[in-house]
Amino acid sequence: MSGPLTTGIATLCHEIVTKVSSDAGGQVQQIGDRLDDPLRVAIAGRLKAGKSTLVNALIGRRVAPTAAGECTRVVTRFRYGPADRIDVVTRDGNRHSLPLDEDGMVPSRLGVPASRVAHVDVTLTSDRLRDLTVVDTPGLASTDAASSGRAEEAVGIDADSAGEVAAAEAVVYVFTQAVRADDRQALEAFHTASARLATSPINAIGVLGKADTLTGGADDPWPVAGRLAGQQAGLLARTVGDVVPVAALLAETAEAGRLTAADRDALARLAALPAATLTLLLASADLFRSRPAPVSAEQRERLLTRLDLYGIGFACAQLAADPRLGTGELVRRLLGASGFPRLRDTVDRTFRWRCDAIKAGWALTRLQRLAGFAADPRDRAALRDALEQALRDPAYHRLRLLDAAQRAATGAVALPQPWEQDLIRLATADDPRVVLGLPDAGDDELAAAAIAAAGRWRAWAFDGAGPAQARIAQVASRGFHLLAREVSTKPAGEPATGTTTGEVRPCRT
Ligand SMILES: Nc1nc2c(ncn2[C@@H]2O[C@H](COP(=O)(O)OP(=O)(O)OP(=O)(O)O)[C@@H](O)[C@H]2O)c(=O)[nH]1
Ligand SMILES: [Mg+2]
Repeated sequence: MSGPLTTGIATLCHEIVTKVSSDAGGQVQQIGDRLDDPLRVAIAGRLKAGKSTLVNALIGRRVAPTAAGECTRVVTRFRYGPADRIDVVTRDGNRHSLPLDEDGMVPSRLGVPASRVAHVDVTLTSDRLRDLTVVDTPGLASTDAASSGRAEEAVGIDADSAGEVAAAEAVVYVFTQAVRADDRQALEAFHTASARLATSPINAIGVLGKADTLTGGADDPWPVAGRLAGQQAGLLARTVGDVVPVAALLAETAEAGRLTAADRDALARLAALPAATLTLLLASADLFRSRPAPVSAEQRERLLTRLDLYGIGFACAQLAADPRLGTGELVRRLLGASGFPRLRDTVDRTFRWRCDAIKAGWALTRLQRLAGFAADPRDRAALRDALEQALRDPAYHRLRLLDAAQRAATGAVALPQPWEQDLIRLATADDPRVVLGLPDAGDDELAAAAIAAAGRWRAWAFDGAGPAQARIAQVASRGFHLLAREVSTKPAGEPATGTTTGEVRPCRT
């Protein structure tokens, strides 16, 4: 089962069902059921950004078609199931089953015109999907945000995908081109789109995709990739929680077990070439295909599609240094060189770790909406009562914080930058030292700083803030008070974390 907040909301749903009509009860039940589902992450980004390749790396299996020519034209949802199965769901609500193709992949021909497909529902027996559902979205060709006037298009999202992204609890945006400081319009368009899609630094991260191709040839791209991603994270701080550089192709090859012992041997033959010969061979894909080398043309093509030039160069360097290196160890090192472990870690920290709060917040918003719009006024009253009662519990203050931070982060209620960042840290960080920006402080100092912060927010709520800002400021002020109480009451020697400020356990451990 999930974490404490989700469990609480699930209990609340059960209680509400007994108090409302069967119509509203059915809807509450649906909300409650969704809490048991794994966290849903949508992968979005422009055409050919490498989204499907990243999806395969995350699943640990090559199932989503990826190719220079082949594009994802429909939304595809990958979730855990007892058997491998593909259902094409058409816009009229019908489902058509298909087998995986002979390579174990979703066939590129679905038997139904793409325009009639609502989405493709793929269940797989992959363990990776037990606690994560991954949604692959089609990318739009680059459009001019200014002339199209639609912000979603500026980030490469079509109408169907927009619905999927909004329905997912978390989003990974894959960028390839550099996000530039002087491109204010593009940054603003992305921020607007992300607000419309209900994504924010709380539930969205960016990936700087195809990081291996940044420097061209086999040169080490990581110094450049790291700096670029850091700059982009700064520029996009209002839109995504972090930007992580990744060479998804290497990650896919490693995670989906696509490198064979024969590939390893071919790489070893290349690694044994004189350094100058190898450097020339790896200077471009054309040279790699055409210059003389002790490896067949077919084998070279295989290596290019699995590793590309940087991956081949990296593997050769490893094999040159240690000619007895086995395939397994080589694959492990390639995975390290893909930057994927950091992405996994970020996904775990940002999404899985927060999924309790993200999912509980999601359910709460849906219940609140139902309390406002249910057909029967008695249902609305019963729902409002139940929600009010639940939210009085201090444990749920975290949800209020998250809701407040989400409003600020999406621009629904604009806060001055420093206040916005203060609030987001309070709502999402698990360590009081991080929340308060005091990495080396002791408990007394932390408590004093939390009380001071509570006072600052309260003072602003009464003098300076607008009405909507003031409501958020009150929530933040109480959050800092609870944080102060928590750091001063915890037994000495325990790590400074707790339920009210952000201790959220992983979803399923
Ligand atoms: N060198 C390199 N190539 C990559 C990487 N990721 C993807 N590619 C290649 O880029 C091409 C497009 O990748 P896809 O994963 O199909 O991209 P996509 O975003 O899903 O494309 P659409 O669905 O058509 O929008 C394929 O040929 C991939 O092999 C990477 O990290 N490095
Ligand atoms: Mg794709």
